[in-house]
Amino acid sequence: KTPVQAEEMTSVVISEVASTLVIDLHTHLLPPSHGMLCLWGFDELLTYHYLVAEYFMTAPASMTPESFYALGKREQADVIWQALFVDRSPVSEACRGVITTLVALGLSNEVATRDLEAIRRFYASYRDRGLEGTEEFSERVFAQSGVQYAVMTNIPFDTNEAQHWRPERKDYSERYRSALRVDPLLSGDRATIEKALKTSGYEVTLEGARQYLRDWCDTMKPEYMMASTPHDFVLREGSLAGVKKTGVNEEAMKQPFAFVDQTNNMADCVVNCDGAEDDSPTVLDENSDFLSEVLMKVCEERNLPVALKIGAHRGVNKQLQSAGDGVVAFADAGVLSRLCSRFPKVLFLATFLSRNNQHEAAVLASKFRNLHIYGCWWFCNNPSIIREITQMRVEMLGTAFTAQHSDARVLDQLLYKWPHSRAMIANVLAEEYAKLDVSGWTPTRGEIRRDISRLFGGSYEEFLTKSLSAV
Ligand code: RAT
Ligand code: ZN
Repeated sequence: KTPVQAEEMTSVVISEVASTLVIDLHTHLLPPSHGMLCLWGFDELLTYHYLVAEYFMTAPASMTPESFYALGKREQADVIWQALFVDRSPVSEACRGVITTLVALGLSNEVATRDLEAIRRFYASYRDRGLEGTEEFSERVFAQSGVQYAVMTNIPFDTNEAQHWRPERKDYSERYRSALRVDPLLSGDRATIEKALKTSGYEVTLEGARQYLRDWCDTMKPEYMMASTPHDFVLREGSLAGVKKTGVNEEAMKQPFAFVDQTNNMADCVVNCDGAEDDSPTVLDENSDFLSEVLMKVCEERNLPVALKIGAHRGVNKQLQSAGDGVVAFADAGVLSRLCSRFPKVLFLATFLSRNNQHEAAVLASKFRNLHIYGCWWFCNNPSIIREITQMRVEMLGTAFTAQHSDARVLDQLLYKWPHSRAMIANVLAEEYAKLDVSGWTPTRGEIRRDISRLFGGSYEEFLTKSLSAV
């Protein structure tokens, strides 16, 4: 209960941030029971797409993306090690992350002597023990990185992944929680949706798509639905039932349609449907509005939030495959604002990829009670930018946001992404508490602990329990 002395503030904040258990609210990690889809180990660390992109900046002309991707994982890892860790110092954030990870695993000698084979032997001591070894490694990483649980990215449209859920849902540790990834519904990728519906035996209709989503919710029990918006994503004006009926085929209009209450969208309906009952087409066509009529409806029915990642420009350099994605200079944050007001019963979690959008995003979070901002994503997940974004957010939002998520694809990455972020966030908080102290309010250690726990997952959990009717 004693207020923290000014001279102890920095060390108290650093130690509290270091010991707080975090919730990692967006990762691409999958549990050991998902077999090959659970990525971990040295070769996976080195072939992380951030490092592949960095490698190609200085790769010899003879190494084309095709020839690189034709190599086995281990060979890819070897060329990246040589280029980024031997031929030059690993000073970039992604390179330094590999070093932090290896040292956290007790491999500082092996790192000092650049002994790749010894590093690989260390990993083999887990891998050779099959599922049990992988589970042990997973538990070690979670415990050591202070991550209470990580939210996965589960993609029903991906048959490789779907087989781990159906016909039988595999059991996995409580360290992993699910999020249902639905990008095709946001991008209006009708071909993928139709294929998924047909191959799983659903009617190829909007109601079929809703049922498909409901059934996957029952299977995966997600914390939220999520999608990354395409770079040219626009929320169609009046993208609700009324407007899109123009051009709808007459036969289709006669089909029965399961009407779902959309009173919160009445403004659009009044303008566009003259209060008529929703008689949306049952067949899918180019006017099908999967966002409003499928995703939002099921989110409302199931009280499920939607997490959006906004501003990625996929395939800027297609040859580089997953390492070739970029960022839009400015995403249209107005889309998020329109979503929040058009669907007030739906909770939105959002993060932007462009540094340029961060200020506007914080303003929006303070305008909409159904919006929660989280993390410093991908090209913003660098210490200098984490520092700047976190400081701005604390100044504007207090503790009503989530400071970070890891976006880890390789299990071991939790061992660097979290300590690197914790260090920057602790610096910011120590400064903010020092300013508060100067202004005349000295927090106790307990108050500091409470605030930190909010920023590292508590605010997220509070947001999830928000009653939609109160929004
Ligand atoms: O950060 C990343 O790893 C990106 O490749 C994306 O996958 C991004 O995180 C996303 O979820 O879309
Ligand atoms: Zn991601």
